[in-house]
Amino acid sequence: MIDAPGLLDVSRLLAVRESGVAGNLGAGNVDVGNVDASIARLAALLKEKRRVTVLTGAGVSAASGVPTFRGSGGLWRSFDPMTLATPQAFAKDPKLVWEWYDWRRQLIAAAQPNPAHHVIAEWSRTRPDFTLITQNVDGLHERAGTERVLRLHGSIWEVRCTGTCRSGPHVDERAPLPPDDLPPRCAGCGALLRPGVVWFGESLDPAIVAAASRATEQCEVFITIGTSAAVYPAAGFIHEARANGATVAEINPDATEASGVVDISIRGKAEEVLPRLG
Ligand code: BV8
Repeated sequence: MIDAPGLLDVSRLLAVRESGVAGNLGAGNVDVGNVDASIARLAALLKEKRRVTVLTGAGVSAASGVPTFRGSGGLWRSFDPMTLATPQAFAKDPKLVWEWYDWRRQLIAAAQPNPAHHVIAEWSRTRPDFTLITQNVDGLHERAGTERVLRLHGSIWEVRCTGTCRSGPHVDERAPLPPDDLPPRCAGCGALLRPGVVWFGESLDPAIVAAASRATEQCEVFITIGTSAAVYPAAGFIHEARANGATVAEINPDATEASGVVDISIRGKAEEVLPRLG
């Protein structure tokens, strides 16, 4: 068992994934080709079942013009996001990393929530037992009015002090950042501010991971939307939901690392499929 705060269940999540439990669970998978039947099946389930948990990734914001990580638009100045979203990149060149975040903040500030965000927001307001777990740092779920959002990877609109005063996280919605304050500095101690996001190699907030685990364990329907299911511990919740007996559905125009373990695969775009789920 890895004893690292914020990583409470990773080894168990991995064990679930590796145990092959997932392997032989694809049985309930309806024919991915028949999107209408898959949508009808999930819509019926959502009418019948109370406890629903949704996991979202960058694909949900694609229709709002926000680049995904692995999609073609994800590259910035030919830098792979996976290399820039690390403490090492920030230590080496904080100005470069902040230029990347400033670019993304300007894109997101100009973006609007799309129908996928609005349907999920409606579910959070009207369904008694609904939880949203998101990997997205763009804040579009919140801007659509979604309640009780579990943000696994933080927010691009928050900053934290890296110096002695360790102040923050506090909200900073300046987009663009003024050139004379890039990289931005702490008003308290003058040290560098960093984006309030979780970088690769950094642990997630244990309280948020625990809440996401509870929502995964207790749900009857788990829907993974717009994620390649490649980043952990986020992707582990899909396997954990399946292992806990929930019906797992995936909404994604392409196959993902989780497609083999879901019960219902809907090959479609979130902004087109979600409004049809009633
Ligand atoms: C950690 C914030 C302790 C920053 C992000 C277990 C196994 C293997 C590796 C690991 C493991 N445990 C830990 C690791 C290491 C690592 C990891 O998972 N690496 C991967 C790459 C193998 N995890 C970590 O480092 C995590 N921390 O574990 O700490 C520790 C440390 C070291 C070693 C062990 C333990 C921290 C991970 C969080 C990193 N921060 N974001 C920022 O945003 O700047 S992750 C970031 O990338 C996003 O938040 C998101 O999580 C991920 C991108 O994935 P997606 O959102 O799925 O986006 P992607 O582009 O990949 O896919 C988009 C999908 O949408 C596609 O499938 C596409 O088809 C679809 N799509 C497109 N259009 C649409 C659509 N779908 C629907 N509708 C459409 N219209």
